[in-house]
Amino acid sequence: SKTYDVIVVGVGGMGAAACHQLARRGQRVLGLEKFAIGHAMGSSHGLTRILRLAYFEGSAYVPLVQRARDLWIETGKRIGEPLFFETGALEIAGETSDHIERSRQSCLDHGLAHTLLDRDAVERRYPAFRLPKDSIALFQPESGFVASERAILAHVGLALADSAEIRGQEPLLDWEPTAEGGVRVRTGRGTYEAGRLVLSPGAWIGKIVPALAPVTSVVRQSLGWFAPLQPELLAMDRFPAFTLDVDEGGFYGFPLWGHPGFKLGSPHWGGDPFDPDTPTREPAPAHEAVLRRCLERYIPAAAGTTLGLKACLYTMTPDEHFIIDTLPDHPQVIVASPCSGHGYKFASAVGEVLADLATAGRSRFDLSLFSLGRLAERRERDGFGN
Ligand code: PYC
Repeated sequence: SKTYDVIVVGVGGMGAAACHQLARRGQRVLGLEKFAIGHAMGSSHGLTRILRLAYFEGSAYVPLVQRARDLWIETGKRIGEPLFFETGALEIAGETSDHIERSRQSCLDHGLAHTLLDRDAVERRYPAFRLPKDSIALFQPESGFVASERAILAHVGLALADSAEIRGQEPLLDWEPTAEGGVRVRTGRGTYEAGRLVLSPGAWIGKIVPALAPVTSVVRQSLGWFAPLQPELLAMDRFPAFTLDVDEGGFYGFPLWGHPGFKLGSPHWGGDPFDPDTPTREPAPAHEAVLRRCLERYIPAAAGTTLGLKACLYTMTPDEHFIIDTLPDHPQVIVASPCSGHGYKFASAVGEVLADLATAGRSRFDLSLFSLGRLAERRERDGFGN
């Protein structure tokens, strides 16, 4: 069998970034991907992902997302094509929701520029919106979106240029620890050994590490592209990336970029349980109507014909924080997934964290929020997933 310093299983958003960061450090890297590099079976396809610096999920995320933003910009410069677009991000919610207050607090904690807007101010600034009466919003100007599909290909290209071996269409069969403290990985095409194993398989984590199946669940969400009725109101230079929490659910969207259609993401709450081994990715039939109703009510400038729908998988933990940790019984195995539907924006920085963990055994970021231990404690306390 061939030997490497690090094997990365799952070359999606996080795995591709890890391959790049490891190869850049001169590590002998093997990246194994079940499908084609840049596939649409997981959680990173559909052209774009929001990058919000204001983080209602917890102030502790802010340093990591700031680092991610820097890396997206740096990598974009290296490849001569931007990967991050600073359109600003607008978070819209009802005035009784505490999301905005929590995001504002994260801005205050980290000295981030931000503006609070009432409904009239949002509609004046962005005439594409027609918001419910009680809406308020927080605008963060240094936020925007990442070209997620391009970024995976860019990271893989850079990793290859730095002599990483990347193998697509090569699903993992199994892995085991070796007596020397490393790992042995088996696929249909070969057996490989390495000192460290990074598992970044997204929705497949519960299948690859069965101990994580009870604390993770996979749901299907939808992405839709709609013909813009007033494209001038939705252009990059006058419309932001946004999240919109309304009675119908939590939606998100983008200015026009990379596709003639206006992209709107489906209810960020809920989603239907989904087995990632299902061979196709048909969008949930009910989601089109939900997306359309959202556009008709709140963004009529974008409520034209449906141009396309895609399914996208979220892999959830019970507290919706990520998992980035080593396995308790196998410290040579690092797990980076799942991301509970809000992880892609961090991928560039998570790649760096994974490379730090694999090469130095530690990261300069506080990863306690992402520990496996906190899930074990919660499970003991609440019996989640039993
Ligand atoms: O992180 O803002 C976000 C987001 C919206 C939808 C999925 N993730």
